[in-house]
Amino acid sequence: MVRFPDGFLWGTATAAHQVEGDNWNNDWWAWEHAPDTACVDPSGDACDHYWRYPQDLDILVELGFQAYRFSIEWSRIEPEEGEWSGAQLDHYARMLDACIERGLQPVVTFHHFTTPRWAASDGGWTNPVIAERFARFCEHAVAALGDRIAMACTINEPNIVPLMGWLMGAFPPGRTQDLDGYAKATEHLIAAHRRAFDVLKAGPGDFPVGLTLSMSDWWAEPGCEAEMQQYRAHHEDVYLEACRDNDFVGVQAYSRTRVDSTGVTGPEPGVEVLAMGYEYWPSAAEAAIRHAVEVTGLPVYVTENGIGTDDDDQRIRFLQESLAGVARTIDDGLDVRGFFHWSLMDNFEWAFGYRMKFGIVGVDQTTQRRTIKQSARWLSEVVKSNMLP
Ligand code: GCO
Repeated sequence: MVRFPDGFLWGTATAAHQVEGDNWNNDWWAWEHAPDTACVDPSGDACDHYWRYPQDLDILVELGFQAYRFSIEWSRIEPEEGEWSGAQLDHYARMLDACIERGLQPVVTFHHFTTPRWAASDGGWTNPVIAERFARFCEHAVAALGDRIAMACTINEPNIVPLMGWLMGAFPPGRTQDLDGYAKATEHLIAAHRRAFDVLKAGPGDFPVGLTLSMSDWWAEPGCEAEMQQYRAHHEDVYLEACRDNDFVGVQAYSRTRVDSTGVTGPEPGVEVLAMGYEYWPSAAEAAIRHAVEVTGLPVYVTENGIGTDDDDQRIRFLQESLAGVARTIDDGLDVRGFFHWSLMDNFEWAFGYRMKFGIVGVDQTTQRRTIKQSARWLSEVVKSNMLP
């Protein structure tokens, strides 16, 4: 048995656009309906979590979790530039109160991939004005909600937004190989994070602030160590270095990235490949934690980790191995303070739509009925005992 430290924070994570439903005023809803979209499904009603969150939070309590990470939707709170919705701020205040009433620490993400249509319409993240636009949104949101927040994540995976939006074409604005756009978006996302950090620390409430970063277990084929480190520096270190004065780093690693003489290469022959297209690699979280601490020296929360699979037994096996890796980092003295499973429930997996199942709770997209999976029962035992079998 492996025991986690007293006070280790166990939670699950979601994101507004992936679970709320009817989230139409942002660049993702528009992208889902664009003629050249990469999306296999529109998000539609998602999990109707905008209305059903009380019942979903009750499930978290039943399973013994102590925290819930979710995002607030910029396009609901500021539907047009300079227009602020008190009703939407009240909605999220009720969500936060519902967490607190249930003994769940609310961990709020202020940007999780979606950007209001009006802010995406004139260059979006390639327009330098967006950093101040985002900071102003954070200022309004924290003024209304700050007293209720336990932890804040400024921007979710800022490194994925430029990669998928300007190089790979899978996220809005759907551009491919736009290196100039990629560089500008990267610069402005880092600027936005730094402005948001200052704004959130200055606002009401007293809570740790950081960003959540998409990371990997990076492997160099023989003789390719320098290339690997260069790729990792572009994809991770440039963000980690911008976070050194933050309160924590949110580490989110799902698989391995291999680099050979041709650059970033595909899965290794003989290693299982998941429906997401990447290797089954449960030691990713451990490797990413070690790198995040190496670069920043900051406390770490695993703010996302999980597996997209229809095989719930495989999910349990993955979590057993992944959590064993997290425990090894703690045994080595690294300051790892919590683990948030991605995700609470099966939800809208961006361009993959509803095909990928990351939840420990199933959702029937027609009836919205929730089904607690065996993996939820297994993880609940870990959470309640704070031990890994
Ligand atoms: C991400 C996002 C989540 C994903 C999850 C599974 O990391 O891409 O934070 O929205 O759904 O990672 O891919």
